[in-house]
Amino acid sequence: MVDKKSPLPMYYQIEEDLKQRITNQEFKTSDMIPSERELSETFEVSRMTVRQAITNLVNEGVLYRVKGKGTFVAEEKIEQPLQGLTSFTEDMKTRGMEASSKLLTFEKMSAPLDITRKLQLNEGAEVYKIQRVRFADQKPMAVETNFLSAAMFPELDEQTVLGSLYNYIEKTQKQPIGKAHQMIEATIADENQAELLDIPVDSAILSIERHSTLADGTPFEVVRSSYRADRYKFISDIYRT
Ligand code: 16G
Repeated sequence: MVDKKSPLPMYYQIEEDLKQRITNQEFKTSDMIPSERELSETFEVSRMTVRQAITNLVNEGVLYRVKGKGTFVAEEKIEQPLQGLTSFTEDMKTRGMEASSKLLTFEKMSAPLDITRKLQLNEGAEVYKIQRVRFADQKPMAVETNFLSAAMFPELDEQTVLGSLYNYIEKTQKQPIGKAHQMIEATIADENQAELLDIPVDSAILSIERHSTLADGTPFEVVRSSYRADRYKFISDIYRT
């Protein structure tokens, strides 16, 4: 419930109330929540205030709207730990989900300048550019563009990258992966990303760039990933030293 005397804004209190009811399973995934009119009567506030609360929860990925139908409870976001260098296929397996990919691009090209530098290649060296949409249980989660040194993996083919790249590198090529440096930033979906990820244009995206090296220190990939922010949250434990 809401407290009209509280210094907290009404829309915020409504957001917290609805979130609590979702946590308590009063509203479950895919359930339709009461209409704006009903909520404004229950909370004794204007419909504008209710709309503000709902819009915030939609933007947060807690609820989603279906035109002409109503507002529904979204699936809980996937929690992706930031410790551990894992592959998309492994991440999905851990959750009991099935990973699959749609291959958009597989080409050998001379490395763009920034990639040459990041992969410590000689100027003019070739790389594979691999673009994949990554699915969890047939639902699009991320779009990924990998740049891999072509000289390191001369036999890489389209069939292989439809499966797990890390599995190929470690199991088939017997090259243990060592570590990665990763950067995460907030962006919004352009038209192309929105279509591939099946989300509205301008939706929030978590953009990640990963630079990975083999156990012997050789850089082998630069990857740019765009994860759906309505489906993903990144979590980490931090320690006070
Ligand atoms: C993850 C990695 C990506 C890696 C891919 C390999 C992030 C942000 N990115 O998506 O860098 O290339 O896994 O996945 O986690 P695969 O072995 O399933 O092909």
